[in-house]
Amino acid sequence: MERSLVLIKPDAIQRGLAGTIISRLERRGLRIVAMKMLQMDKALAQRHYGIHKEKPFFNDLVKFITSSPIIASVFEGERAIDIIRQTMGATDPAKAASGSIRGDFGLDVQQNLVHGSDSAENAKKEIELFFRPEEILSYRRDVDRWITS
Ligand code: IDP
Ligand code: MG
Repeated sequence: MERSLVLIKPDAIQRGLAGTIISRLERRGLRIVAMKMLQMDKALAQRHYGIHKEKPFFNDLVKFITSSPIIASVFEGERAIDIIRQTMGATDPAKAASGSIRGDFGLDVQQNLVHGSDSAENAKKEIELFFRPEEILSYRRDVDRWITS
């Protein structure tokens, strides 16, 4: 089982696409194990996107991601990280496959609707930035229920 941090970005919330994005991930068989709505502050945004701090788009990206509320979530499933990246589509919506979230609904390389962790190592770090351990549930297949971990 893998877990991935999924952020439904400000543009998706503003456009009323949160439900669509959640639904597409659920329909792949991934399970929600944590979810909250919040507005990221600058410090959290700079940590979450720390890997991009030297990029020319970094300051704009921080401004965008902190501009209005997001939904932060953790999805769980077998190979969840790759499956979510595929369901999201390429970073630039112009290059994203149609049928993917960005390919179907995106237009702008910055305002591209959704974030998903790109590796198990980054997923762990990113999840810890947004959730305390007790906020994350686990899906127990044997009893077909979500439980607190
Ligand atoms: P990813 O979200 O597909 O993993 P990254 O390369 O990690 O893409 O970039 C993080 C975020 O930074 C992107 O989702 C997008 O919002 C923004 N971004 C990436 N490249 C550009 C760019 O060239 N111009 C403006 N914003 C960008
Ligand atoms: Mg990335």
